[in-house]
Amino acid sequence: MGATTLITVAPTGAESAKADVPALPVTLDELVQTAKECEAAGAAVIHVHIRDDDAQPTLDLALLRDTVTALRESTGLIVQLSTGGAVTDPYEDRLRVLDAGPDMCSLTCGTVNFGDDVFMNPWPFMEELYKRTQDLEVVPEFELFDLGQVAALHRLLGKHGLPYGGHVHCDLVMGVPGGMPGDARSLVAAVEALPSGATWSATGIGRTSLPVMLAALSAGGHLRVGMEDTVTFAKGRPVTANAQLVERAAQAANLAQRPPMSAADARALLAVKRR
Ligand code: KMH
Ligand code: ZN
Repeated sequence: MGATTLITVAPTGAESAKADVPALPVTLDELVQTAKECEAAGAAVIHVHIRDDDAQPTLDLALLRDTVTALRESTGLIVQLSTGGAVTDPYEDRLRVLDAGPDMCSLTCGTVNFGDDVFMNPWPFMEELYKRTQDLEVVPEFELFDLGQVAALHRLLGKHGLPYGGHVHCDLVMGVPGGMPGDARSLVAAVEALPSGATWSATGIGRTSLPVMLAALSAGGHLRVGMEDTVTFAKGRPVTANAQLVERAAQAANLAQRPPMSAADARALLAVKRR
């Protein structure tokens, strides 16, 4: 098998309002439908934030469990729950996300300014969350918003060892106002600093989504796309569905002669536990 590209879709996030972005999947039915479409378009992993009945971000454990079950029943996607939640979510709720039994979870490696807000990930919280992933055999995806967070990842691995499954997978989140810029030279700097043997994807927020996607492909990385990260397909054209972004990522991956990776191959690469 030749080289392939792992595509992760992040369909919802915690930041956009349904009223402003009608195509955002916020109900369980919308999320499952989106997941099916994105799997058909080439995604292998889904990074999940959920909403309550009022379309507000929530980390309600029962709803998270129902979501994991529904996505497993309807798709073969690897289910990655966000432990970042919304900037207002308390640490206890973010730690409890793992009790919903996902395949993977996100784990951000440090605090970062996040637009006008602050996304809090102090070292003791990172350690506690990481130890919980190891205990519960959930594969973490290390979210890296700047170079300092790459250093914190080295510190985490040095102190607590490898994640469950033994493989380190990272996601560079670029172009957040407060984090590293979404450009090729920042991407190369971050990739060069990663632990050896780690795999990585990259995503660019807002208008950095295309430059980051193209830089990631040319640097041999994987891709994350979705309406969590951008709600504009092109200037003046709102995204109409997450699958539109996955289709474009799959086209770019095919053009780079690294076609989308199947979910089965992604499970093997990421050493996800069979559940
Ligand atoms: N919503 C952001 C504050 C993650 O999912 O782990 C955090 C975030 C990262 O989206
Ligand atoms: Zn997220």
